[in-house]
Amino acid sequence: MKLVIAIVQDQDSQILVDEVTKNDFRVTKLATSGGFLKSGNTTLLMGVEEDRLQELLSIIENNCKSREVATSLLTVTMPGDSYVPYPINVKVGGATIFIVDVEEFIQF
Ligand code: 2BA
Repeated sequence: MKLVIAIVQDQDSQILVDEVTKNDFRVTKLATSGGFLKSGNTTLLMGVEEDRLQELLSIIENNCKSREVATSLLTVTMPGDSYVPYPINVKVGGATIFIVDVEEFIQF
């Protein structure tokens, strides 16, 4: 068994959870936030048998869009100066996925 940990954008999370459950996978949804943008995202935990892993990854890929997000970096022009916001666009991925081996799966 594998544990798929998928970090996705909030806008995609509900549709993705619906698709995943409709296809008879199990999923747990966590409200998380990214360290860089410091805004909310969603982390999904999905335990899956290896023979259905690719099917699950295809569902994630088909339901998560990559988007450009405007943010600002705080820069200092001279030592002692105050911080000046510097606007930048970052491309936030459709999904960031970690796949780990599950040593044991127990349900009481
Ligand atoms: P955030 O940390 O809020 O990052 C949002 C987006 O900002 C990233 O999109 C990336 O395009 C950009 N970014 C992140 N760190 C950066 C940096 N030091 N300099 C310039 N740009 C930077 P994604 O790479 O698609 O990541 C989306 C979210 O997935 C991240 O939100 C974070 O919550 C998670 N994530 C991505 N890689 C991860 C990793 N290696 N470990 C843990 N979480 C990760």
